[in-house]
Amino acid sequence: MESFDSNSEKEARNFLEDLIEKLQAQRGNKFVFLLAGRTGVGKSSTVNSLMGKEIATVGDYEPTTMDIKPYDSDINGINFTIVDTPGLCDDIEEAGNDYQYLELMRSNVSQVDSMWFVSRLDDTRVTSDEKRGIKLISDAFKPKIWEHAVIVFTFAGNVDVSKYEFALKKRTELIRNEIAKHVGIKIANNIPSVAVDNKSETTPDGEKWLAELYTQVYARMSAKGASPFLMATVERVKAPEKEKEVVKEVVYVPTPVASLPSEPTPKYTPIELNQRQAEIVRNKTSEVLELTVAGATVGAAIGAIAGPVGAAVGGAIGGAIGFIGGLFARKK
Ligand SMILES: Nc1nc2c(ncn2[C@@H]2O[C@H](COP(=O)(O)OP(=O)(O)OP(=O)(O)O)[C@@H](O)[C@H]2O)c(=O)[nH]1
Ligand SMILES: [Mg+2]
Repeated sequence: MESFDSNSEKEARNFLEDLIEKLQAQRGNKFVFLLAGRTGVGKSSTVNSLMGKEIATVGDYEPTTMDIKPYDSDINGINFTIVDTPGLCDDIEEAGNDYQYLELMRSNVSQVDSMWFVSRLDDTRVTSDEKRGIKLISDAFKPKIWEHAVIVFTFAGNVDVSKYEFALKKRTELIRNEIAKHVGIKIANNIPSVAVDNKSETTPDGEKWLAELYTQVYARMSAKGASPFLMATVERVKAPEKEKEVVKEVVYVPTPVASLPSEPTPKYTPIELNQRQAEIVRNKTSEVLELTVAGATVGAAIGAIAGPVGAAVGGAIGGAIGFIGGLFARKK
């Protein structure tokens, strides 16, 4: 075990005490996801993949009514709500009544910390029902909602590897342009897109998509929702060791040929961040919790004592302390 001068260790302890207090203050807060996208594109599957828990039922398509469906759930004592929006992006009979849907959204959704616009990567254009959904979201909420948005492209595995990069770029551009019509190009062009495939651990380029989805969702999350989200998920998140280049082994998990449409999402999939992703997560965490570390020595001291301190605290807060401490130990 490394030893530190008493000053660095004292600073590290102060840092961690401050962190415990801040996380305790956040523990009672909940976070809210708003899911938008056509029926059957994989909204429920993706949210289940990210949270490592079956929250929303998969595969019950064909909405016949326009509705707002909040699903309350909790992980590690942290409460959160997933708001599903059947009919928002679907051409169904009563869909003509946009005003009703707007009212439904305004009166039922008071907080959105992360918004997902979900679309299939193997679709080629932005459909008229998606355009309507984008308009309704923009009308119901302030443009700010798009600042917490992520475009999620599902069914990435359906796209041939040779067309994958182009498809992702092109589809992102088309959806951003549609959003830009309502909130301007500046907000629209900042919305990140992530390709996922809920039936595979990797996208056609061989990357593990779950860590990227996690990183982008967290980076875009409202300041209020970010810490509860971190505490709810931290058990499954792993940051790479300091400065070490992680040699990634791509484990290909074959999809069973005759898989049932409602096959449950694999649970407790670890979220393994690479160096770039860990840095984004660290910066976001520093920003929302207003954390600063004076120098590498203090950082190293934090890294050394965060684990034992976190273990002593326990629960969601303890887990977050261990994880955040590790992120700061990595700081150059
Ligand atoms: N191959 C593949 N199948 C997927 C993917 N995501 C979801 N599915 C399947 O597509 C079907 C619909 O998925 P859901 O997650 O229920 O989609 P949804 O958008 O929540 O659908 P609704 O709630 O009915 O609007 C299910 O059979 C899923 O198993 C994906 O990325 N790739
Ligand atoms: Mg669903």
